[in-house]
Amino acid sequence: MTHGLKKTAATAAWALLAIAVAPSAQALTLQGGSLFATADEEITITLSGISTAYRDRLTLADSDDVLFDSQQSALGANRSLGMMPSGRELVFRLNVREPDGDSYAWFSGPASRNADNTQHARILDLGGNRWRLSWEDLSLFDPLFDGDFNDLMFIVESRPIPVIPEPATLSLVGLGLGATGWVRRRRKRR
Ligand SMILES: [Ca+2]
Repeated sequence: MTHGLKKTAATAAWALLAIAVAPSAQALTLQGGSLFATADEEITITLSGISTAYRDRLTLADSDDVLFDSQQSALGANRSLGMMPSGRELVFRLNVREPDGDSYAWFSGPASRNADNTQHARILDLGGNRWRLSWEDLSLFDPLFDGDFNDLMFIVESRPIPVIPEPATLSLVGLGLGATGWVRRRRKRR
């Protein structure tokens, strides 16, 4: 290997290392009123507003674990949803109980998911991998329906998970670092 070739190998290895440790560029994507993971991401949610007289309890669509409760959670309360795999839609469910005993379950995403064929969660892109979900907790057919979308509000934050270098990449990086050291030693000797 000539001096020049070793230098090239070292540069290539450094470039590989940069690719390996760089976080995935994309975070959640808003598509058709739904949030989708575009890379493996870590999701957290923070309660930012409550303006309902009813008991609203938020869960993920496929879980009964209550994330926020309009009568028990404090503003600023924070929950981690853990890792979300690339391509998955993030769907929330709002369980609403009125004092007269009526209850509803609304889903984020398209209107067709809901019994009143109405969208119940509005999603606003706040920039910097942050979104705000604002909920309307009453049925379109309820005489008190106001459509103000402020009954329960929370912020969704996503953090792309850095790609962990595979052993093959790491050994290439090692080779590159070795070559860099060799070049430095050669230079010192001159
Ligand atoms: Ca309302």
